[in-house]
Amino acid sequence: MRYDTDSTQVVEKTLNPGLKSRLMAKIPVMQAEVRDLLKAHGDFKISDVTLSQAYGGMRGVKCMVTETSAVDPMEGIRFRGYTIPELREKLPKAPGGEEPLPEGVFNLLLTGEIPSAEEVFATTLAWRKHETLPEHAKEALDRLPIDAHPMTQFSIGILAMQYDSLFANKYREGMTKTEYPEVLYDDSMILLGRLPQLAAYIYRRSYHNGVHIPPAETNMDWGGNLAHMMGVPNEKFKELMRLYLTIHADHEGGNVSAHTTHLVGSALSDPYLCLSAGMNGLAGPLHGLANQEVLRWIVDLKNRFDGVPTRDQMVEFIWETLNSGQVIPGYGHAVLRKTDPRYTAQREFALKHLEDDENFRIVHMLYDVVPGILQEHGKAKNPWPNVDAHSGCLLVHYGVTEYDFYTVLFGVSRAMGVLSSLIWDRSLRLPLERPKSVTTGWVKQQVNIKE
Ligand code: CMX
Repeated sequence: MRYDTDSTQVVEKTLNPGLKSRLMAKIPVMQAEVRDLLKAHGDFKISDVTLSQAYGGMRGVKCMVTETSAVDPMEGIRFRGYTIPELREKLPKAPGGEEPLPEGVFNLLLTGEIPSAEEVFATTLAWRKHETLPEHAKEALDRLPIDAHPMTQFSIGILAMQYDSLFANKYREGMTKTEYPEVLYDDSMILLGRLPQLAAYIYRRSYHNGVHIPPAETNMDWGGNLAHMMGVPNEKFKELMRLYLTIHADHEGGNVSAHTTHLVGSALSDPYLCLSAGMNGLAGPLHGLANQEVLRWIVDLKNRFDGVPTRDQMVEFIWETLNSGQVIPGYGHAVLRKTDPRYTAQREFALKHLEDDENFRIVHMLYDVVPGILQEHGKAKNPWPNVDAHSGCLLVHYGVTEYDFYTVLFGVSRAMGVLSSLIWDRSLRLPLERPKSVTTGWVKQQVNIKE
């Protein structure tokens, strides 16, 4: 169905109005805080930009605001101040489960508060209510070659659903700025509700002859239902999906997927346009696609040595990769300077549930070998593993061997973070983003003048 503006009020009632009102209550408070801060300290400097930074991917330049999470180079991610171990302990779980429900992290990212089990369940119900993919989105996907990359399908699927954007419709009708947060919330909730079905549709279309599995008839949670629709009903896989979708949700604002979503949103593009753009960034091999690259590289490693390699064979293979000018996927990070806590969380899951797994053994051996080699190689500032080094071996263990699909799962999760931030961007009235670029000629002139 198309959500036109006439049906908005009816639709709103199904979009977890409790969460919406908790969010709406926070917005004026935060607006006032930022207004006062800018009034009192608007000229306070938080960054000086060097030429190396301008040419070097803006590393470390503090020039944007993101409320939902922050990354410390040594400690890793905190979601609204909470570490991953804290989230695993504090967020509500599925009945009988041990891992946090991603619906909980979404509540937290939006409001800054750890939700109750009831609040999390209300989000599950809202998302499940809106999970059905529009027919035209399925048709758009079905016109693509069967072997179109799953991330291309994911991005196109999201764009196809833009037809339904409440924000785009209401903007055309002349809504005021004060209405933006509410309408963005509604759009984001509907979009998030649909993502598991979109991901599962792509998975089943690409790898299971287009035999689709209807969503669970029960009120199964978002992650559990994704596992079900992918055709992996294993209870432990459902737990893995809950953990996976929780830990990949957000990584502050400067990473490519978050920054892209934020930038595109600053032009008042609706959430569908923004998320699709962000997902195109996630699909790059230096960002989210690294999870597929890790598994591809491990498969190559095993093929080369006919199974689990010895330590010496592994060392040889790593050097070959480096000497041919390629990166070791899953290692290094633009901000982190220690093992990624998202890696550690997945390792803990593996230790609990798949100790004898061959690929886990390889991932573990790599952890032992790669950092020393990267240090000897002398280029990477961070020789430690990131989130993508571990996820593939867990997915393969449960039968999801089609590694080109892995980044889609990352994308379903990342949508929660970037859409929460998008809502806050407009709530804080962040304007069109338009940094100043300069030419090398201008730079040379400035340097000459100074010297
Ligand atoms: N293997 C080999 N070389 C590496 C490396 C790795 N894993 N990580 C960094 N380097 C190299 C860089 O390519 C760069 O080389 P050049 O000077 O020749 O250009 C040099 O070391 C310095 O890079 P850096 O400052 O340490 O890292 P960046 O901030 O430029 O890049 C990242 C960060 C993640 C792109 C990089 O570490 C990398 O390519 N890693 C492998 C891909 C990967 O796992 N990406 C996923 C990141 C997490 C995510 O977003 O999902």
